[in-house]
Amino acid sequence: MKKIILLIILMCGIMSFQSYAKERVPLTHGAHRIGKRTDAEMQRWREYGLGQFIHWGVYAIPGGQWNGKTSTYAAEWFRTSGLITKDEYDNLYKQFNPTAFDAKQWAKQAKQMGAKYVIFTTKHHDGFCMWPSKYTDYTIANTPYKKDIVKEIVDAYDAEGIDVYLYFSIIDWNHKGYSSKVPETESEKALYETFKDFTRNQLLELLANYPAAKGLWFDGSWDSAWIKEAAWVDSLGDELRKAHPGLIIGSRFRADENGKRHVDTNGDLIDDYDQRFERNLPNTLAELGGNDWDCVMTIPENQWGYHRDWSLTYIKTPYDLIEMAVKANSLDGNFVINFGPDGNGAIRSEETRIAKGIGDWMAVNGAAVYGTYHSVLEKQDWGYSTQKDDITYLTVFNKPMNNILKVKVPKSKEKDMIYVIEKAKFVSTKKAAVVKDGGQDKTGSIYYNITIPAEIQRLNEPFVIEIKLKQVNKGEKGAYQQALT
Ligand code: H79
Repeated sequence: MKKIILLIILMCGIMSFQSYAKERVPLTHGAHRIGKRTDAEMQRWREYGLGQFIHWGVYAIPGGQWNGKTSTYAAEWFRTSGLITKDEYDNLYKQFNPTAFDAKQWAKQAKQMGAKYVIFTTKHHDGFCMWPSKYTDYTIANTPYKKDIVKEIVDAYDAEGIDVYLYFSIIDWNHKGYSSKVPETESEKALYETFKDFTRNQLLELLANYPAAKGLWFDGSWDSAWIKEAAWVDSLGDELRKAHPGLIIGSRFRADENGKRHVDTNGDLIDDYDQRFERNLPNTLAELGGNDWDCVMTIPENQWGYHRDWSLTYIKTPYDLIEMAVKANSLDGNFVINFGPDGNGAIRSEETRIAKGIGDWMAVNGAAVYGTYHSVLEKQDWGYSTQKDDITYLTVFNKPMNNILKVKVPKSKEKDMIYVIEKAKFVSTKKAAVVKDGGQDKTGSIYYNITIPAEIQRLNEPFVIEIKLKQVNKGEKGAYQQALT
């Protein structure tokens, strides 16, 4: 009998090993690293907390409207809206002369908002290049403006200490070799080869022209033609990294040999950070698989480029965006807010007002965002908590009506030990908080009550409490409480 049981156990073991082994497939073009990058460049990226995205190109000229008609489409997709002919669109660049453009002013505004990095559209799906690319005539060099906009942006943001990332669309509606579908005939294949060469040349050109750039933010890489080129794209990635040591590339650049994007066939993240969070945020750490990630967000609904009519959708407030930023950081991600300057090079007044609102809040409370990550606390209804070293930041978005904030501290993993709040203060007033025992629940979790003083209540805005937790022997709890109240 014993032998049979042993045999069954052994067989189960072999079977589960086999199924485990079956799950992992050898890949040539999957993730080339398991787990996070650990170098200084990526550590710097991880600590940004907040970034700015800029969508700017010739689509800013129509701004979602043409011949008296308004498109509800994303303004940067205007070429495909049906309101303009392709020919009309492809000639817009001849009038692109953004005389109000002042890169230094933009960079100052981004700095005031608290952005630590910027992602700038060097080329969107329409194929128009904001730099004077040698490889096409469809560039800024052939507009009345003439000057290299990418250079102006890189120089101005760099001077403000804001890291620059170059957005680059794989989709290119202007290049004759571009195809979304896998080329079939010999002539289609030959044409697609010209597009591959062109894309490679442009990327190497961007890295050579703007060595200060820290990374590339790819988009439009979901075409079946591009996915099919997994091996070639992988080698291109190697080439780009070799040309620019430390280069940061997200998961939206290449697919593995089975066409899997973002994560490969084995579920491992492709390249340096997860780029799936476009206009959406994760809710739990568990769904992130321990990977770095960013979330890019529009201020209206799905408008990235300039759209003249902002009455069409809800416009997020500074506090909406701050809440998303804190949430992203509480889940180990970066949050990036998009701006769509107009065809003249001006940032619209609504965006300026929103940037100012965010910047004013960040100037006081930024410690809860920069360099922080998920905290030891579990998610609680009042808001989000972040952590840096031994400091935990509680950012309160839902102020309780009775002005007593109930904070649940984690359970200690050590026997007879508990967590107590050793210190607590309001970040905006720098004043110590009154902390009282908040009792226990049925599971033995311990709560603390923090009184929200009148001066914080009056601010009528999200606020941050900085706390320091300490593990003590169960019996010492009373002594800590008295010291705090
Ligand atoms: O650059 C911004 C978008 O233009 C780009 N990514 C961000 C950063 C993006 N391209 N495609 N998508 C996002 C998703 C596809 C949306 C589409 Fe549509 C739905 C394309 C066609 C239908 C939105 C709605 C754009 C046109 C109509």
